[in-house]
Amino acid sequence: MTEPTELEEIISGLMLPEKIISPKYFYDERGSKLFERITRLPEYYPSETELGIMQDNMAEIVALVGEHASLIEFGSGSSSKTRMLLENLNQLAAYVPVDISRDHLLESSDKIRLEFPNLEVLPVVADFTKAFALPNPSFMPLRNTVYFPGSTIGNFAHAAAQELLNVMYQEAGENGALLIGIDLQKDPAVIERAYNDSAGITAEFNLNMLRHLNEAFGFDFDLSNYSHRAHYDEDEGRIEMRLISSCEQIVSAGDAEIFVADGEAILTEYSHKYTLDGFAEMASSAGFEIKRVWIDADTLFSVQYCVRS
Ligand code: SAH
Ligand code: AVI
Repeated sequence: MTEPTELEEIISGLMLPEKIISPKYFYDERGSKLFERITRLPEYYPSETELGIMQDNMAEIVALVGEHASLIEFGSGSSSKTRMLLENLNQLAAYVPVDISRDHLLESSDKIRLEFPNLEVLPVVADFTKAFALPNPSFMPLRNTVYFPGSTIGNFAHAAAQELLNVMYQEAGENGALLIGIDLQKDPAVIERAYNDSAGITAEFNLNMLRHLNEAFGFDFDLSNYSHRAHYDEDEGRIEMRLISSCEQIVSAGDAEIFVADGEAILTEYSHKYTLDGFAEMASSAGFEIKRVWIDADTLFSVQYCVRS
């Protein structure tokens, strides 16, 4: 049997009792730039907090990663947090940024090459939820360190997040390590504010997914018929982001026609927030031993260093 095409997968998601589109479709060139703007919003605490944790603990991080490692970043985006690591790590063998947003990845990699002319930068355009081949650096690394900042793992449901940790375990290889950013459970009001910013950039980011599907797959979503909603479900420990239709409408792509009711939602993203124990359990099931956990003074976010046990 042949694998379904991306378009078939998207249409199947829109035919479910609760319509759903994978969050990977946020990230065309415009979506990647909108995400970058989100990271600078005053309400969006994760980025600044994670950077602060990295800055405060850089000496220890550098010692743990060691010399001649290769850094493999899953979902590298603009590589903005990575710059701090690249400036500090000793004699890195290579930097391998992996991302689905092709143009943005290649543009960001060119910028990194200019800033770090002695570093081998080997970008990989891939969907990291599926198997992909790692490039061979010119210098054999002593170990692979998988870097997964931003709490992007939170965008996966638990089973998929567990599977992703398994993939990272494989990609890290023998002797390998994982440096990962994990957002923590906290006052729901703080979390909801981060996904309902006053400048409306998160709303634009959410709606941009429909524009992306129109351009890349020939859908005819009318963006003016949808609005952004983000709600924190305390029982599930996650933000749920949706697009809500303001009228009854038919959306089509090629021959496919999808009926949408007035007020009906499309689920576009989960963003899970973890407890330390919750993440430790998942990491351990994937075969990782957590060596070090760094947390900010307000216990908003954590950065964790794990090795293959
Ligand atoms: N690491 C950066 C960017 C996080 S945004 C930071 O912490 O700021 C999430 C990134 O993951 C985006 O750049 C997006 O394009 C990428 N991404 C999301 N799903 C992906 C997938 N399935 N495969 C590869 N990249 C993906
Ligand atoms: C990439 N990811 C970790 C972000 C998050 O917070 O879940 C994406 C995002 N969605 C809305 N704002 C930011």
